[in-house]
Amino acid sequence: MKQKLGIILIGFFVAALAVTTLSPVPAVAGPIKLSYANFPPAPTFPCVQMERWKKEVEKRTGGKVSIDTYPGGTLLGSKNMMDGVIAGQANIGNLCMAYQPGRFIVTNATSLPLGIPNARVGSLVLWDLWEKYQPEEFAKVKVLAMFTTAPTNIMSKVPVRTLQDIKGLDLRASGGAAQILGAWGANPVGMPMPATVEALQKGVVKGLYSSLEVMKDFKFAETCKYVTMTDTVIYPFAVVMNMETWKSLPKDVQKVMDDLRVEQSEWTGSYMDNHVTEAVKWSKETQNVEFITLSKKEKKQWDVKLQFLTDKWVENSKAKGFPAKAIVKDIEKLIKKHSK
Ligand code: 3IO
Repeated sequence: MKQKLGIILIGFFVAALAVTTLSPVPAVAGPIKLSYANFPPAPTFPCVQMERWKKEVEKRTGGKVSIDTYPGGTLLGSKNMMDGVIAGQANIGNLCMAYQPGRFIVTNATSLPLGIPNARVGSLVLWDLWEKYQPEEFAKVKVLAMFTTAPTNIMSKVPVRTLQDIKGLDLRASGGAAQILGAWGANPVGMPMPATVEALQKGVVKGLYSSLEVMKDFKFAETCKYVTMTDTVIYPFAVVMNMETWKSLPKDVQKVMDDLRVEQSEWTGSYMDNHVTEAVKWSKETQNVEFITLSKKEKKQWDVKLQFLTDKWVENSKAKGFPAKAIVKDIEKLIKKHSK
């Protein structure tokens, strides 16, 4: 009897040892350590929200979890973020889905010109859309947050006041935003945000199309002295965790992270909206940037050029087997719901 108990105990010890060595999470001593990769520099909004999430998780788990953050592409870059997290090169990663439009068809539908008014609404719309459709490209990860930028505007070295001005102009954008630029007659140049700094400096592009907080956070206001207000589409982002990591976490830690998902998404949207206001003020007051508002008549001509985009997307995505019409309807309904 005693001997049998001993064998069982040894067996248990061996099993526990195996779990400790194989799992990324230590079963005993010390906090659970997790790595969190991000692609742009530390002062930008994806990293600000990362630090906020880290702080909240560490606080709400009572120090049970400790998160090491890696901004600026030091662990994973903008285009290998999803695959890097799936492969376990980082436990957590933040990605911009517009950089892989063909991979994230459902969630990238939020960057059709459907009138998302701000980042807070955009983030809640994106979250709900993801939750409803649960597209299979996320099957291998745990989704921890989804959020969007504020609507996009043109930042450029030369003034853009008319469709004539934008014709053939080299402007940097990605995904849905690049399609918008193309529809207006610009020459969209695709690249992730961090590469844009050098492209602008070297004159490879004459400007960019994104949310306006980058005027301050990337100091684009120093070279782009003109902003044309279009407030058109958003860029969608996701925060994902490696599935093995997720499964290895204690239930109470999982609950903290689950409870934070919508809150973090909305927090990031609100942070973005406030930060855009601040960056616009800063650009006007300290950088002498001219903000161009299109006349009603001009704006109408710009809007007309975008009308075919949603129909074209529906047609293409339907052909690929997506319930494309329903997705567009849902986005429109969700915008109304969250704008109230
Ligand atoms: C973005 C990406 C990284 C850091 C700050 C940012 N603000 C807006 C974006 C959107 C984006 O990814 C892009 O390519 O315009």
